[in-house]
Amino acid sequence: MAERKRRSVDPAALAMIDVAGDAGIRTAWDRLESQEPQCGFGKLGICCRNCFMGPCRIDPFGDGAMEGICGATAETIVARNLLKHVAAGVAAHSDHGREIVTALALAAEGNSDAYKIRGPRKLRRLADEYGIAQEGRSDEEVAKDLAEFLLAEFGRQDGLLANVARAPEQQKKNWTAAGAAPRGVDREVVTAMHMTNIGVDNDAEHLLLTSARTALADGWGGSMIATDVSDVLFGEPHPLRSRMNLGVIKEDEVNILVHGHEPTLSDVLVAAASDPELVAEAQAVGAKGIGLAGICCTANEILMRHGIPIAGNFLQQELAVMTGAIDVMLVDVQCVFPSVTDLQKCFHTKIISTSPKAKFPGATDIEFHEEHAMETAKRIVRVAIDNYKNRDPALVKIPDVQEKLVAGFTTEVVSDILGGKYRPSYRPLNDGIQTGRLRGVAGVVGCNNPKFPHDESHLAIVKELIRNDVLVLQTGCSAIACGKAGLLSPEAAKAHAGEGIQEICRAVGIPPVLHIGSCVDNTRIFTACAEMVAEGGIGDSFDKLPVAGAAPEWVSEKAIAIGMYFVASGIFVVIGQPLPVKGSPLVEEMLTKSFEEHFGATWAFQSDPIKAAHLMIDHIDRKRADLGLPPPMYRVPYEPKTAEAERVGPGAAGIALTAEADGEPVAAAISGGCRGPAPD
Ligand code: SF4
Ligand code: MSK
Repeated sequence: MAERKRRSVDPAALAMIDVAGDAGIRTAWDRLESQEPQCGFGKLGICCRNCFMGPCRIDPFGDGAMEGICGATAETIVARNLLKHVAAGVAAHSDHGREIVTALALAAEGNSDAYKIRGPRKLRRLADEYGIAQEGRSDEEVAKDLAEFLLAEFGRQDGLLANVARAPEQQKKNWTAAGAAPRGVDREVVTAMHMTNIGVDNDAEHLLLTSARTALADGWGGSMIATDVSDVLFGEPHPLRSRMNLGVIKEDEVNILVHGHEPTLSDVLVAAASDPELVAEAQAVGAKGIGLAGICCTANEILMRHGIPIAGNFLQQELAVMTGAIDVMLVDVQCVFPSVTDLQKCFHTKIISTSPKAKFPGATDIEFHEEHAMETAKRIVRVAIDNYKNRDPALVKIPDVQEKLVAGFTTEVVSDILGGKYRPSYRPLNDGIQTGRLRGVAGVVGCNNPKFPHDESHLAIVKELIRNDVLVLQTGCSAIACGKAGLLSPEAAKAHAGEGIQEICRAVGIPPVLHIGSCVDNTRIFTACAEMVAEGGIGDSFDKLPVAGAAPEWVSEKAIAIGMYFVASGIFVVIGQPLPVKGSPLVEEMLTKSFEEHFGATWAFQSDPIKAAHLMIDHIDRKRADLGLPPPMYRVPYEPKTAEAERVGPGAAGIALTAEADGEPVAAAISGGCRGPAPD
């Protein structure tokens, strides 16, 4: 029992872990135990299955084989394996991006009942940027050209990805010098897979620089396109209130849980679940209504655009089904455990798979195609209504745990809120950093991993950062972890943040931790950094900014791609468990040291979240010192290692945040911005 309690720090998850344990249902934590001890060769990255003379493995102690049958060394094998992981992560994100662009093409035809242009401001801004003709043309006509242009980015054969133009000059120079400037998205994935074949590239440094180029094709290509086009198609997010954790599931409603990543179906499901005809059908079977909630990133997508509550993150997918109150769990692609279909033997839940790319034996397959989106969404809602009668009340156990939060911050929203209604701008944010009221900005993102107590590292690292006046931006399951712990509410500033952040949060009514979306929305951090650079005063390239990133409980190959595109773009990244590269000290050294010369940033591996936060703060302080910025304005628990602090007094105050219901927009008092007094 004591061991069970170490599996999570989330009381709702712990309650359901007990339910699972008492019922003898195996979860990811149990399966991890059955896998132990895990394969050391795999952890170190020194096994190779790239051809069938093998598999081969290198002896890490130097007593046995020091090369594969073909002669590949540990360096080659480790670097080649890493490139394969990056390519797989990029492929997943970028294919997601392609699906969204396909839906945009449908919306542009103007006769889809599911897809419309709901973000015309963003559409026009992208058209301006890419030189698409707009005068006298309807949104649909412009969208048609935009979709064609962006689809071509995936298959681009010549030149560089268009979004490379968004990066600062220094980053572009770095990429050119390192041979890491990204070309077409698909081309980079295919080239990476070619290079990792037996007998192709054996040069570890070249393989690592190619990993950077491949990842950049995601960060400035596939994922960035996914984010932009989602805003055009589903609307630009705005701050809104909602709730998180298993307690959002309602016992007296037909419950549908969406899980996976692509908003093309989940967004349409939001409309279908509130269709009066379907609500009446749900009431006719005895339910009060239709409840929709989500898991993982598809949940983040509909949270930030519609305020749909989130039931949990990655490690809660099985636990949610075990509440016994889920009538349908809808899965599409990425991060879905195959084990969820097995739970159908114990609970009435129907698992519905929808993607032609992801079949789940035992699931009900209702294939989703954009052309019939609304029809498919309604059909799925009806399966849930029909299944409601099969619910066994004796098995329903919903932990009464949920937290309020505010989500929906984007690059544009931050500018609108901080700059004020009439003059959107990043100036106040840069001012805050320049004066030391804000020490810096951090992105904390990524998954849950049962090797760490669920959510513990996310919460520890984020709390340590904000109490030291580092503003935190979040995506993915990390954002959900913090939402469940109450850190995404404006009230969290007083309880957890340093004085500088508290002032800013009071002035503009934002939480100290900003939810900026799903995993593909990590690219919003790039566009925000580009705004900070363009605004001036805190560095003219990403590697000079006092910013850092972390993924404390990462799991997915997508997380490796994300970390790699951040590092290659000049942003220092700390991750919890190390990359599988420790079998080659040379490769580890390149990633954690020599990458600085190529990209102005490195990876770091640190499993202790407080030490990881301190690595990030040390980095931020070094960047501040390089820029000649003053030390933090207020006393902070983790003091700068150098420089005497000369602190100045308090600044602006006074906020108004109104809105209580899920999905209701939050009205912040945005007219004054957050300018406080200058330091001297
Ligand atoms: Fe072994 Fe070389 Fe084949 Fe890898 S590529 S399995 S190291 S022979
Ligand atoms: S869902 S990639 S477990 S963050 Fe984007 Fe969560 Fe990681 Fe999947």
